[in-house]
Amino acid sequence: MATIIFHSMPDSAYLWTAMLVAAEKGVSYELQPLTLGSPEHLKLHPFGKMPVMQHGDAILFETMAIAHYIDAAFDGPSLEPADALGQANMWRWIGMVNSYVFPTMNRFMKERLVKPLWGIETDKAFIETALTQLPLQMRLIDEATAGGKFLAGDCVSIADFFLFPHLLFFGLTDEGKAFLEAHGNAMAWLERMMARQSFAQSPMNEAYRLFVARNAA
Ligand SMILES: N[C@@H](CCC(=O)N[C@@H](CS)C(=O)NCC(=O)O)C(=O)O
Repeated sequence: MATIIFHSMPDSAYLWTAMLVAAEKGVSYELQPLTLGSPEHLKLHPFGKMPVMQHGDAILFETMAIAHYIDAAFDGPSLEPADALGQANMWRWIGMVNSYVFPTMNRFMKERLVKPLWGIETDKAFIETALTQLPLQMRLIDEATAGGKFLAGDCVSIADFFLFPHLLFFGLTDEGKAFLEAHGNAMAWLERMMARQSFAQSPMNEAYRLFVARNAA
């Protein structure tokens, strides 16, 4: 039996962050799919979001709490910097991803890659606004990852696993590709993240390959 249960729909970017963190720590997990907004879901997560983590009697929602719990509760290399400033930078980046990057890059990817698959028109006003916000986000990511660094310093941290799903899928859009080509540090960081074993074994990897194949078709 797996150590941790994640309750979520399978294609949630936040679920993938939690799964990557668990894989980095060597903690086994299984996915129990839920129906969005169902009474069972709302019992686990009063705001009706995903994922929810269950470890024995402990039930947690909010991905930053889940990731921190998994890092602190289990052996394995720490995914949080040891020093106060490094920790602050990790939380700063998690906050930036939650507040600015997720609403922009995740929705951008959906507008460009998912909506067309469903025959739904792309929201051009959103794309226009996003294109005014993305240069700053990409510049900050590029600056933080210069010289082979990770977001919170020399070592990978939970913050990197928050950003990774969003930049990976945004990078499949035409605009995302152009941004990555113009931001070599961010591109190199993405490649470092993709080379990690946690990505190789992640369901996010399968979803990524599917999108790449669809784009090529
Ligand atoms: N603050 C939450 C955000 C989670 C979140 O927005 N998850 C998305 C999936 S990636 C979701 O639940 N979407 C369903 C919805 O908004 O109805 C966290 O950190 O866990």
